[in-house]
Amino acid sequence: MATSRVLIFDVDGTLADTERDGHRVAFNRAFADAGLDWEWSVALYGELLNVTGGKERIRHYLDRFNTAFARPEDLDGFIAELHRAKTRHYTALMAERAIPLRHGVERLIGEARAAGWRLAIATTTTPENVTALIGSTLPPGAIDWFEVIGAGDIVPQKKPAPDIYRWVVDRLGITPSEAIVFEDSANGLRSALDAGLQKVVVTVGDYTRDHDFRGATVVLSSLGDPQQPARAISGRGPSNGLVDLAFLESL
Ligand code: XBP
Ligand code: MG
Repeated sequence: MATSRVLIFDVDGTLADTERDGHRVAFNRAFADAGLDWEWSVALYGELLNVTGGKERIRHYLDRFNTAFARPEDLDGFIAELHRAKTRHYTALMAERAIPLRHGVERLIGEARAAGWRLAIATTTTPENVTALIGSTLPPGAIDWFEVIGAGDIVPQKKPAPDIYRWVVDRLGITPSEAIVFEDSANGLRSALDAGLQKVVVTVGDYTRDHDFRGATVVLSSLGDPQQPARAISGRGPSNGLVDLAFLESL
């Protein structure tokens, strides 16, 4: 029945292409503010994205790509402070010049709301960043369209661990089979599948198109808009090029 439908969205890469021109830029600004000569290029950032979570990503960078850095005694505190600055830069960037939602996101959210479907978010990013992105791309109050928002450090382990999807499913009070997940990365897909969610629609991005998406229900170029139809990369895509409620009910 349509009213039992629940859509759970990842944020970064799925709602909008926030990584290259949002998060990456914010990290670099935070590094510069702190007097560090670190510069995360577009290519390096692609490798760093294998680790989800900004604080975890900074630590991974030090462990793998900048081993010569003289670590302060309180490394955790140092990373946390850098990351707070990064969040300030990211939210300011979103307020300044919004990164647009991906094709079909606003359309699908509108259709789902009109039909009374439930919406939720499951992301590794910091809660303020979710509010900033939604606030800069959708009408005022749109954050409240999402009944449950699972974000950041509320769970012990970030994606690809299943914690965040389990947390969201639990808060929604549903069984995993009732929900459809939207993801853009292998880490996100893994997290959803391991939480028992079986229907995962992947929309690939520049950083994720070569990921291993085995187990996804369908892998698409986007959710599709009339001017930019969705193209199937694997699985059966929508025949009209639009991920709409009828297509989701057919999954
Ligand atoms: C998103 C992330 C996040 C953001 C940065 O992954 O990995 O780390 O890049 O966010 P997903 P914070 O789309 O799979 O949820 O710096 O706020 O952690
Ligand atoms: Mg993502």
